[in-house]
Amino acid sequence: MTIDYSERIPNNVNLSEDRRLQRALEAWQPRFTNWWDEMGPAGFQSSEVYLRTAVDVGQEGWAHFDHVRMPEYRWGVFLSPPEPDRRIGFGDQKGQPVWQEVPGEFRTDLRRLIVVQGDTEPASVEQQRLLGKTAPSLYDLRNLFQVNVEEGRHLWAMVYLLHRYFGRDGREEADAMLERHSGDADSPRILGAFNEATPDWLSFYMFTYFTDRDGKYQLGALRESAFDPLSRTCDFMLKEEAYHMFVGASGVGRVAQRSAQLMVEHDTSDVAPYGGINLDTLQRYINFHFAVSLDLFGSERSINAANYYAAGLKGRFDETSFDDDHVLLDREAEYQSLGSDGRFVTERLPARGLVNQELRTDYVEDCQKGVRRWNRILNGQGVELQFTLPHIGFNRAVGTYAAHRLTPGGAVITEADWQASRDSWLPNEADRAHVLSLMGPHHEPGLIANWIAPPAQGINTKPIDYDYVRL
Ligand code: BYC
Ligand code: FE
Ligand code: FE
Repeated sequence: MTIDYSERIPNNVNLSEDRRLQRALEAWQPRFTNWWDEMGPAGFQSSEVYLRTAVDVGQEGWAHFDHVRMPEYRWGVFLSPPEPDRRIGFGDQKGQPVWQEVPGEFRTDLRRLIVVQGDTEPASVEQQRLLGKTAPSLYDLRNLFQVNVEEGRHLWAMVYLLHRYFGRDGREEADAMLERHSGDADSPRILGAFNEATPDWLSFYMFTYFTDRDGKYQLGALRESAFDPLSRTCDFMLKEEAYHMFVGASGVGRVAQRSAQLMVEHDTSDVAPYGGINLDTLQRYINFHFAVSLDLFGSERSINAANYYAAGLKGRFDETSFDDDHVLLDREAEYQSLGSDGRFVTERLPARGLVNQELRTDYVEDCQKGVRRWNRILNGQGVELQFTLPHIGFNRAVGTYAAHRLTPGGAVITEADWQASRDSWLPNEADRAHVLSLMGPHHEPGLIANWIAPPAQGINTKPIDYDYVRL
């Protein structure tokens, strides 16, 4: 399963044996490079960055570190090794062999899932495009670029599937991935969160904590797919995803730590005058990014999701861990909705229609872990305040709560009350202005911004003040 680096497109899918496919991907490659130049990280393209590059899919192989210029990063196509005699794990065809080709009847749905997944990857790179200029340290700058090149590789992963399995319309979809752009009024990215701005580093850490974590859950659900190439692709992507979430979890943790230090040092809850970020500002950023990421799970009750589950296209996260028949045909699950009268209603409904809700519930539990860790950091510094996740109905644009206004505590309120309190719940103009005012370049080894604590350790046993990026 080693990857052939002598090829233009490193891969472990025997690309050289499929000339047609190889030519198609080689034709797409310069379009990707153009997109990277125009929409990827602004500046730094000739800097040498201490990056991890996948050189194999095995335990050790994807942890190869070296200084490389980003345009020379080897974006490749890597799938996890096939599992012998793998069987479909859920849905109507549970127990039958998995598919190596796309069944005609599921072609449209599978293409759509792959396109939606693929669209998010370059979107995030576009969102983070300007952050390099204001990195809080070279360590953080390197992490930003590591995340960016890997999201680029995730796009390659989906484009490979489109080219290899979906013929002409797959190639058209692959081109369209580079034509939609985050926040573009005429041609936006497909999902809401990927059209939001990531204007500062606090937003970046929140995004990699909350939004990359949606990636973890969606990829986990797609890893269960009966379409084996998709399953194997997602399995390998998930390995890289873990690091993106680490960047977010540790990033927010370091900001919280610095804020708490300043609070204790100056005996005040207002650390803004000392160049820190107040805890209530951090809470508002949490509220915003959590809510916008919850929207990425679609409606709690979804016919799309039921169909995907029945067909074996998209399962639940870690399907085998569920103690049921994995068919869910005559099962019910609890569904909580918010009626037009503003009252919560709990019903029992067919379980297949509620798999989005199930996935989202698992995601929320996972999010909670990081919040607990951040709170331990605060407490460790002697600060009693606690961060919390807002109610799942707070500030939602998709699903049963979208038609209502809820407080972070989960109370249904009027539009007028919402407008009156909005600025105490979501990042307000003053928060954004203050956070932006703290952003500035820290582009020398060992230099670190005042609003964030240094990392606990460096990358790959290198010291914290290593020259992670050579400008
Ligand atoms: N924004 O039945 P519904 C990642 C649409 S993140 C806009 O409620 P469904 C990453 C929906 O398309 C992981 N539109 O939901 C992270 C549908 O449209 P149609 C990304 C939305 O289909 C960080 C209609 O509303 N991967 O990898 O069950 C950095 C009704 O849909 C939204 C995936 O999402 C929204 N938020 O579920 C880099 C996996 N939500 O059919 C990368 C693939 C819903 O009426 N995608 N709609 O035209 C899916 O599995 C599903 O499409 C969704 C939606 C979970 C997104
Ligand atoms: Fe990704
Ligand atoms: Fe990611």
